[in-house]
Amino acid sequence: MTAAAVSERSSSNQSLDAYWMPFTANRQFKEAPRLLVSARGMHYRSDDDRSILDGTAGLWCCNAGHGHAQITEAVARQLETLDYAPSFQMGHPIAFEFAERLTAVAPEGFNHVFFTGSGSESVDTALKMALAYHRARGDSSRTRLIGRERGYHGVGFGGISVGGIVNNRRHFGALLAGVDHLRHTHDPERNAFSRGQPAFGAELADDLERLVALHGAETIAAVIVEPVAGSTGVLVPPKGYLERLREICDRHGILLIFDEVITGFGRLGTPFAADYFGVLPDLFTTAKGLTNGVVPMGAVFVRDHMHEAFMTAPPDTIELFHGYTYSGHPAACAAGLATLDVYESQNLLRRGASLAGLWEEKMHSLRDARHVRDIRNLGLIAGIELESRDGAVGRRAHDTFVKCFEAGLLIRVTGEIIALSPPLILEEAHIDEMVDTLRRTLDSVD
Ligand code: PXG
Repeated sequence: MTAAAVSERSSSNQSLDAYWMPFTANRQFKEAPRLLVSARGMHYRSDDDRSILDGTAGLWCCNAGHGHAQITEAVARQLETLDYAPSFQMGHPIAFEFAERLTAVAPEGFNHVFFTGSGSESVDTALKMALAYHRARGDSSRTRLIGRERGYHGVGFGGISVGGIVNNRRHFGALLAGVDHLRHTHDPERNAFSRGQPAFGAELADDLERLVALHGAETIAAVIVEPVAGSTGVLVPPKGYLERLREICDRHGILLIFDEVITGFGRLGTPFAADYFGVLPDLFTTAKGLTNGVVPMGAVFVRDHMHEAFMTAPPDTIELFHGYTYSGHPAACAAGLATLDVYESQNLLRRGASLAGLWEEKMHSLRDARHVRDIRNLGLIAGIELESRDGAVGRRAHDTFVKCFEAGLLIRVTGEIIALSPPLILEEAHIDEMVDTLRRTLDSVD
């Protein structure tokens, strides 16, 4: 269907009632909908035929931008050849091929990949692997999972249990037992307007020692953190923090899981955050940029020593009682392989490194814009925190989001924080346009 035809369909008097939209104020949205009908490169097109600059790579996922014929055609070809095949006690070549290709871009020692359908499933998979790993080694008292305040690890029960975003937890009962949380790392008193990693706060990693003292190291299976926390509003780890966390985990035999659903696939100017920080976890989760957001898929990368621990039982043993109908879905694998080709041919897994300085400079030029109380950045991510209106946290950011959309820029807001994470193909002119639109919009918002 052409963009014009799609636009015609969406602007007809179609009822919006049946679709219960995720993480959305449904009634407010349906009063004044914002509809995207097509996309190409750095831009969406709205149903009223306006061009919208994509400041968020969709939802942090379209790292190579939109509408790559190479990816679309690969998916179409795959669907014509093998649309679906089961992955339990069966295989299909493209899943093996994709896993192999992924290990080539992963940090050294991550030679095994488990496919899932999303970031949330990747998180649940990694948590279950961590528990099963200790059990496989006869260390089955290690059942406790540690997350971090303000962490976002998707919306499965595992993910919201280790996650630390209050609204995502409080409506849903008691969650998983045996979970505790590290303190978050946000420290605006000491670190406001940090460029790149904040200088202060490495010692916050010592909070893990507190939990070890409280629970006993021998009860703790794993710690999961986002290397850079995204959804909570862009919290960049203080210098030395992740290194210290790794060191404490090692000292106590605790596994370290990085949730790289956002940071994976070039967002920081390196293939993964583990590369950027030079800190290797034992497992890391991905999704989003894995397939450029074109077909839903997630993957957990497993370090050799972890994988080996599962491979000791007799060969006819199922090593992990876990998997999904769509694990290694052929269409997703085709999208992923073509995405890797695009990343490679355009050097996108490293391109962010050459733009990060410019990005930082231009984002921090908004320091004197109206309502701004903090700006933080790393790689091609930025967070801009606004002052709240009295008694109405989040309203100003929401108004900014709506007005930016009307002005032709897609941003993401969470609480009072604007998050930007553009496709990695962006050029300087796009950054300028984002900054100009933001400055003008902030000026016009109460
Ligand atoms: N882990 C992390 C670190 C994430 O950011 C997930 C897990 C879950 O992935 P799925 O594919 O199950 O959604 C995420 C997802 C936002 C936003 O605007 C972020 C996410 C999803 C939707 C919106 O910050 N991250």
